[in-house]
Amino acid sequence: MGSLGAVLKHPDDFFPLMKLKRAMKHAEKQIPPEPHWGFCYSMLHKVSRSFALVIQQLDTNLRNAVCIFYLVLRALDTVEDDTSIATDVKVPILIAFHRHIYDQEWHFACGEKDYKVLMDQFHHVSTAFLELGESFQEAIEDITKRMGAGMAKFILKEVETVEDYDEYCHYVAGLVGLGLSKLFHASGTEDLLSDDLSNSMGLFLQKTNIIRDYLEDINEIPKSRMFWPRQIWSKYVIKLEDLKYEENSEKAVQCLNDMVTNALIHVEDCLIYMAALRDPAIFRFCAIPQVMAIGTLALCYNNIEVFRGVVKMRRGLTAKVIDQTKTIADVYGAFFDFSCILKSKVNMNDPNAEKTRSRLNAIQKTCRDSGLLNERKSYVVKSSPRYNSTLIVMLIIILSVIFAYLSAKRPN
Ligand code: IN0
Repeated sequence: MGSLGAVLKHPDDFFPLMKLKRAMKHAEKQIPPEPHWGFCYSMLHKVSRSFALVIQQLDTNLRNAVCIFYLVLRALDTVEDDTSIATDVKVPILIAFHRHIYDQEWHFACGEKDYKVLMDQFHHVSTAFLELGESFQEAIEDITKRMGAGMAKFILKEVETVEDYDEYCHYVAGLVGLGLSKLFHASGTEDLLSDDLSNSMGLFLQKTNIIRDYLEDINEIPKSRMFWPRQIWSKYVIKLEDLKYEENSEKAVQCLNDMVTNALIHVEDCLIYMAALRDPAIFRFCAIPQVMAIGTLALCYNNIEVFRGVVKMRRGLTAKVIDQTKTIADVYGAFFDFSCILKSKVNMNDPNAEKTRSRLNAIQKTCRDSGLLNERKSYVVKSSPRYNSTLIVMLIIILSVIFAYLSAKRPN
């Protein structure tokens, strides 16, 4: 749970945090009894706690397919990320990964901690994969094949231009969007949404991760690959790692703002995609990571801390997003609010100020034109004093009960 200090500073986080904690405990108890499914769901909880919770709410067949899709992609990612594997070993594994998922004998030792366990016991994932419906299997195989080939291409190539950046993000995240759209359609509740819109959903999430993780990635030992495109950062510094040095703070923040402005291009597609979803559980599954992403960008924008340490949304705000993202009106509200926060942080002297502002205006216009903004609870911008007083009253009641209890127990 969030620290006591954080909760006292944001008392309205308290109830969503409690709700989230309870929901997580409940979800963790729902591990299926079959050993292969049990392995897959406990692995899912280990590698992604809050995301596992949202997956849990999907209808059983779709939930199983998404769980396996997620683990297959995590495994592929583990191979891609393991710097100790020689390129000539890694590339063929990535390219053939879509065939390995059919082979219950296949495994390849790599990765660390939970990811090592996932790789060592990959046969559980294969066994579960083989129990999925045929259309689910086909979608997962197709995306794994295209993603593995794309990752292999970028093992041998740097991200130089913005076009490369979009291409790399397409392989590792845009394709996830295409695959999920196919799974949703195969589950019977959704129309097949366009590849372009599905791609944008993934690009927006992945670009946000790449921006947020600058310091973690640049400091990795042994050196990991970087995905900030040279075409953007070379306008500000000579080498990408120069962004982390204090003397380059002004340039670093300008470069960061340029990256955030680039990520904002995808927002309007994402809003169209989400507005087209019909099933409430699928909607929440898609919308929660998107709201978290715009929240993270609002936090990162113009924030030198991205180059100094970890910049993450506080746990309480995450809990609030999970609790309050239920309808498209909630999503328009959240995107509108976070765009307001972003706008308030745009500095006139920033070289991309005009571009940033115009992208934010376009997002806000889409939200306003939906006609749904009035229905929202504006939970982001203003901290509601209602919970403050609720919390104080609750505290008084709890203290009174404790006091009464202790008085009653005291011997006369
Ligand atoms: C995801 C995406 C995801 C969810 C819903 C719809 C999507 C549509 C298109 C593309 C991706 C979509 O969401 C997860 C979210 C996640 O894992 N969050 C982490 C938090 C974090 O900071 O990492 C958590 O622990 O809650 C996501 O980030 N990716 C992902 C992977 C597989 C699947 Cl099936 C869905 C990863 C990525 C690279 C962005 C695609």
